Amino acid sequence: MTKNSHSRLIQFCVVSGLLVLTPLSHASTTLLSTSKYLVNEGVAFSIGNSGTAGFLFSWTDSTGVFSGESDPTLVLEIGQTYTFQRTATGHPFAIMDNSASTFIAGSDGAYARTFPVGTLAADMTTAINAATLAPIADFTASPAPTPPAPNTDFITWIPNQVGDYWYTCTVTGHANMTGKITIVPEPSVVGLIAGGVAFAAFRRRRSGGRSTE
Ligand SMILES: [Cu+2]
Repeated sequence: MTKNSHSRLIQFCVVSGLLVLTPLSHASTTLLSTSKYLVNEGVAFSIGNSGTAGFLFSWTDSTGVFSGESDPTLVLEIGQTYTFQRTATGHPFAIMDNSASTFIAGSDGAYARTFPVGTLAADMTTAINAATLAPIADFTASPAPTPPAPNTDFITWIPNQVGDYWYTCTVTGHANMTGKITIVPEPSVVGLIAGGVAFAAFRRRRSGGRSTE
């Protein structure tokens, strides 16, 4: 990253803070494309489900409240602390490395596991477990909602390597409960571009043809 892009980002944040009269926080969610969200600081993802059709993600940050996003593709940043909490028992939620890409196909919001017809359930489980980040217990969330609260079986993940990752329900028959996570450097190139575009647009509106500098 260049010194120039740093100052560009800082300028953008200052402008944003003045516009919305909030603290200068970078914690925000950007919709990059359909079902694809950049979440540029650590948040707590609450994960429900719609039957076996998909996981429903909800989270809150400075951008607002996101509720019931179905199997979103999440773009997350290195070094941030993200937590993943199932909201009910069943549908164990696991995070896998990119070796899972050999048995996943689809597009943002509509990924699914694609084991060949006839693959034994035990073999699917073996493949899912092999791809799950280690230790598996730390990267699987399947709370048993029995008293006393709070339930503590959630995933805390501080990504330390860029690349593609995947989440899935480990129940072998629930192939559609699958989605993608992409880890990017911090601050993300995407964020800098979005910030630069927004800042440039603001400058154009504000200067209105006057020579300001
Ligand atoms: Cu499931």
